[in-house]
Amino acid sequence: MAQPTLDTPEYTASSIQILEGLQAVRKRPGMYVGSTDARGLHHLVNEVLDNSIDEVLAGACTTIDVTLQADGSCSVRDDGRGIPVEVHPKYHRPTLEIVMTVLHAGSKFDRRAYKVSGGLHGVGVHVVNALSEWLEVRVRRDGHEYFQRYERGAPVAPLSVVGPATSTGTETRFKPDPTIFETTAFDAETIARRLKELSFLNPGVTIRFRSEKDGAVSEFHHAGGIAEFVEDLNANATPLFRPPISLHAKRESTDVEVAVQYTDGYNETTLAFVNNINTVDGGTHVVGLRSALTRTLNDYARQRGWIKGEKEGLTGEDTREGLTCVLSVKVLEPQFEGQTKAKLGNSEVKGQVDSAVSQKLAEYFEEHPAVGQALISKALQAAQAREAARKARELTRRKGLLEGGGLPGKLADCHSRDPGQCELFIVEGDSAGGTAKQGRDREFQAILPLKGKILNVEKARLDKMLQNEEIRALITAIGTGIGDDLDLAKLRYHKVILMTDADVDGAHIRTLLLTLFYRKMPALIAEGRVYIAQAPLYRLQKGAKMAYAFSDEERDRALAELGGMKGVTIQRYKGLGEMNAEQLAETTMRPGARELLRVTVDDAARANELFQILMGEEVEPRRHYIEEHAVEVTNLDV
Ligand code: 0RA
Repeated sequence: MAQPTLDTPEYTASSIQILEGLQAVRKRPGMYVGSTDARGLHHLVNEVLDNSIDEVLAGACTTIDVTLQADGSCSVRDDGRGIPVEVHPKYHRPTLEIVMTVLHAGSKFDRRAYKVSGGLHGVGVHVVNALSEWLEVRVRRDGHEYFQRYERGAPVAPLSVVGPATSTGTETRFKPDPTIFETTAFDAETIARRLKELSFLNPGVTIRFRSEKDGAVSEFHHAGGIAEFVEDLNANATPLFRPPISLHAKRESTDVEVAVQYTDGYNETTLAFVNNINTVDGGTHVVGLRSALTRTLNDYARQRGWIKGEKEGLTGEDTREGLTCVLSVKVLEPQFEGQTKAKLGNSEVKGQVDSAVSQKLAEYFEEHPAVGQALISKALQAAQAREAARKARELTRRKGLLEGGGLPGKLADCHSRDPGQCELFIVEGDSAGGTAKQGRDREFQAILPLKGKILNVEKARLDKMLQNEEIRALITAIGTGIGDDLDLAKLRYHKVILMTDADVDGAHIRTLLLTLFYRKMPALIAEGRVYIAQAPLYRLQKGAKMAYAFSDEERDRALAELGGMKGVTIQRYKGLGEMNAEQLAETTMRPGARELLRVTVDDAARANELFQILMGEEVEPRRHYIEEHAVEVTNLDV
């Protein structure tokens, strides 16, 4: 073909328009990438990546290379068709430049069959460009390699041909703007997790990941797709059957894919994706899936006479005990809802997923009766346990233990009855509990000391859990109830703060408590109500000068500030109990002076893995994990 016109004739009205557009993005970055913290930063990578994945979906790309460069930039290179470079009819500039400065999803050049816009994804790579100190793009197409560089979104020179090309593809390299983002340091683990996820969701692609900082390389390719994803999620659990059930069907324009496996455990892990986007808050597709599972299992069990009568039957919760599931749907015009746009709203999708899964699952059971029977037997056991738990609950309720009037005896409650003001400190042991009681502000701070280690709920069902006195005290104090009965409106404290010792036992107790919250009261974590108190490790004193240190690094810094070791007394706190009440209050408990870590779960797959490994039956992976991640385990922040 003829050499494309690379001079850019009309840097007039339209270029002013473009600059105004980029300026709008820089002025309100949060509107486009959600936030300017680490999450917003990684959103840039996802945005660029999504464009390459679109080429995969179009069947035009097989390999993607992602590199964290030594200069702090990130590059994404694909072997797709390359972004078109010919002069754009409306803007009279190369389309590439327009894609990098103006265009976004919904435009004529949007190749997407299934849109990702409507949520935070699909805002367009011009947003990445606008929020980058610089961005360089190379396109191989029509036998040429094209190059253009931009700074803060604006091209510094016209698009140019820099050499010949024998292949096609696009490489985008960008350095996030430090005047926009609070942090510009990419986290290799966060990126690697998304790449792995994408390689399961798009089984045709190979994604290579390299970090120039430490030379680490990895490659993700999973021909088995979401069934392999489920196997991976269950790597540290004991599945009831192999391979996972794998279903695929289409209803109207909606494409439904599900992989299902059950383990001998009691928890549910369902990861749901819409057009490759992780819908962590669920939505209509998940509702449809659950409805299909409950109905299909009940129908199957009734047909075989394993369930009789109308009153008997499996509840949704019964059919999800031990379930590990990945749901991936493709929806033409998805509507993403909620604060983080991570919930699917399209009402028609519920019925589509329900219908597709019901039909395919029933067919699967016809062909695999042994699996069908195993699942029913598992769900029936769950139903029995549910009934036993109900009886246990009724018994304790009658005893007044689970009612507001019957708060646990060891709870030192606060005076305020306004949950928005109130805080509950869950403290390890009676001795630390005593210190915390003296150090608290009794107006709004309540203390609940726990004796030793609470029951590991990763290995126990509801009925057994409720027999455990420590857990009952905890549930009663918090007020919401648990499982499907959880009612956030009854939450008695808007801050639930775990305050454990900074040693191995403390870390274990904290993990046990986090397991309980994550598995049985996930809404509490989702609402950001669970916190971890940060207690100091050292107290340094030199004459009248005194400092606390929360890590070894801080201790060394404080030592330097105090002028070295000479004359400095260093006290190392092995437990909270070694502090007096005033010390505990001024370092760990008092608002304004303390620092609390809010517990968040960004990544359900990772949290599930962590809890399976740390709390599950299998000893070997736990030992391995603790050896590999000793530091993270003591600072668990899931
Ligand atoms: C618009 C149209 C076509 C491809 C692309 C954009 C494209 C964009 C990106 C972004 C990263 N990698 C990409 N690869 C391709 C289709 C062009 C054609 O029909 O040849």
